[in-house]
Amino acid sequence: MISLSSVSEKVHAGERISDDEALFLFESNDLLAIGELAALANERKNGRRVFFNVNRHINHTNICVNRCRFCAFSRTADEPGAYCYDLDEIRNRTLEAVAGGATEIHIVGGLHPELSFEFYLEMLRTVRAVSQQLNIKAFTAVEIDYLARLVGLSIAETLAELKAAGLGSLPGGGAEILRREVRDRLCPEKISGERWLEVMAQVHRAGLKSNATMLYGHIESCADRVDHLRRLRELQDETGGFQVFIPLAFQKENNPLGHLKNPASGGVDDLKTLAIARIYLDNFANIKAYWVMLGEKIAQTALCFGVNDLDGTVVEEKIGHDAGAASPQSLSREGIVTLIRKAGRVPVERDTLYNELRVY
Ligand code: V47
Ligand code: SF4
Repeated sequence: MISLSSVSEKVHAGERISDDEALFLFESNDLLAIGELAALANERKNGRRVFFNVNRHINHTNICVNRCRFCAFSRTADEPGAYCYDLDEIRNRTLEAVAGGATEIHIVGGLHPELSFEFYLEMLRTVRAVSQQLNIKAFTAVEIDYLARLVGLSIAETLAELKAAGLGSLPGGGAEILRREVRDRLCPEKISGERWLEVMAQVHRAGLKSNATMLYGHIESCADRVDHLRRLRELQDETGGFQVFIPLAFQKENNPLGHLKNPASGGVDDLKTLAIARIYLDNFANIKAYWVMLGEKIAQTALCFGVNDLDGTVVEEKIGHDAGAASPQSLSREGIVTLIRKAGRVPVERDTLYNELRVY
């Protein structure tokens, strides 16, 4: 019989919890008990240190062949608001980022029907030409699959070309909810959950690190979340290539799924999801609270619920904000340091690969 005390015994003993135990936690309302276990699991790995990085997002285009039902960002080329940056716009944003002390450029965008593979290589080379030091964290597994089909190469060959042009690591987007029944309703045109995992496995085999996400708080059940976490934990056991898990809180404006938003989600669900991820994903070193979707207050509070990473300065973000995210576009380095300090933690600036750059 599963109970909070039986799960607690396992966590105290450093043992892995089962899927049924994770489901039990999702169905429990004892947020503080779950948070305490997550804080213990986190403190064992990371002490009181909390990572952040100085980065800049570039969403190079919102023109996309897909219409994921949760997405408020995607446009067709002739729709109002459609855009696609040219290489000068990419260069100028990168120059600004370097001037602001960024160590990472995060590039993701829509699946544009007309851009060539060469454009993507040029985009990477353009960033690389501005700075050899920047880590270019770019393209979700969904974009990698799209580019491979566009250019007619295998995933391994596509990754090799992108790497040669400057790709340094991959973000974790496009995972959404991996289970087929939910994914078919969320994003029927997108690659399957199985394919997302397969591309990530190849990314890791190519020697690149990646992140992993889960879009939650829409039509999925607690069992769907546990299924998602299980698949990530299994792949991580195999490859060890995931650096961090990032739950993405669904934003409900300007997208067809918004009216279905589960009324039970909110701050408690955000904190519980982060805490359970910390407890269940025992083979992930880092759990990130992405302040863009959570807001600064919940992201900061999450530092007491098993989280050890606050993402970065971001500077310009469109995907969450098009869907109604109420957070600012950017946080300053000092702003993030203050959030972490006021939670009684030690701010540590990191690079994309989680190397420590400076302790504040
Ligand atoms: O895959 C789209 C999500 C993702 C909505 O790896 C939405 O460090 C909430 O993956 N509400 C892209 N989320 C963003 C992403 C990301 C962000 C920050 C850091 C990292 C990292 C990765 O945004 C998409 C999708 O899951 N998304 N629409 C929405 N309405
Ligand atoms: Fe396109 Fe990505 Fe939006 Fe889906 S989530 S419609 S793939 S931009």
